[in-house]
Amino acid sequence: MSLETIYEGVLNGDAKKTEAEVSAALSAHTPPEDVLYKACIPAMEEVGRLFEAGEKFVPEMLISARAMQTAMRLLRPRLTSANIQSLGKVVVGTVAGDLHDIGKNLVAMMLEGSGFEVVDLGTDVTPQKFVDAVKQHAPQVIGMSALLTTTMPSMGATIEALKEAGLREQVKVMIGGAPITQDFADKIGADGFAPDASSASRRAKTLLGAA
Ligand code: B1M
Repeated sequence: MSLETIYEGVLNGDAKKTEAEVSAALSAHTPPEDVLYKACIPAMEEVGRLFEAGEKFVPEMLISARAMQTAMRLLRPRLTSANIQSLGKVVVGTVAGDLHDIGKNLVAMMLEGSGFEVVDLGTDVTPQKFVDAVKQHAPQVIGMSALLTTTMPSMGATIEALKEAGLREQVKVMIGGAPITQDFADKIGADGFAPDASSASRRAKTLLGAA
């Protein structure tokens, strides 16, 4: 058992090996944050690099994503803790046209781990679905994730839809995802941007004055 073998399990899309290695690592008291940040996430970054270089293709990205999700299922109970007083409610989702959900799921996990109640709308969430969720769940924050440059505009469209529905003032908007920058967040009028999952939970706290 080592972080290296977990890295290889995710990189090669070997869900069985990943599951066994992550279980062994956790039983051996390896910090779950190390499994995530030193093995799983770097492996997904390498998958992206190889895809860009034409050395991996969509089906291989998909099987790596499945292996990563297997790891996340095991890590989730260790990274989230029950019985903490709720800091507030956050509605999260990956924006319309975008099916990437690993980063969004990690953000949801970290938010839960730091005491937020999370309503996860899944992927391909249209501006109207975010608006409906704000009406239904009355969250303090909505968190949008986008991994494709082509789906980033949906974030601005969602903010506009919130304004049109008269809901913009009652909810903070936080955005993130690999192509997202603070500059883009400022441009579309989002309240916050976070580059990764752990800063997302810190950002949500500062947005609510709970840091
Ligand atoms: Co896709 N894909 N993909 N893909 N994919 C990328 C994003 C890409 C960069 C790969 C590449 O070319 N290097 C590229 C996008 C290029 C671009 O737009 N600039 C790309 C492409 C092109 C595509 C398709 C178009 C490919 C095709 O069909 N030809 C297609 C699009 C499908 C669609 O969405 N409509 C596609 C499909 C897929 C799969 C389905 C095969 C699979 C996704 C499976 C799944 O998610 N269930 C997949 C994968 C796995 C990737 C890569 C390899 C890995 C993404 C990932 O999970 N990273 C990715 C390459 C890369 O990102 N380097 C790639 C790990 C994850 C932990 O990081 O999601 O960045 P990330 O999340 C981070 C931060 O960004 C941040 O915190 C997270 C944790 O630290 N964060 C937030 C994320 N959301 C946040 C929200 C916040 C705050 C922080 O606040 C609310």
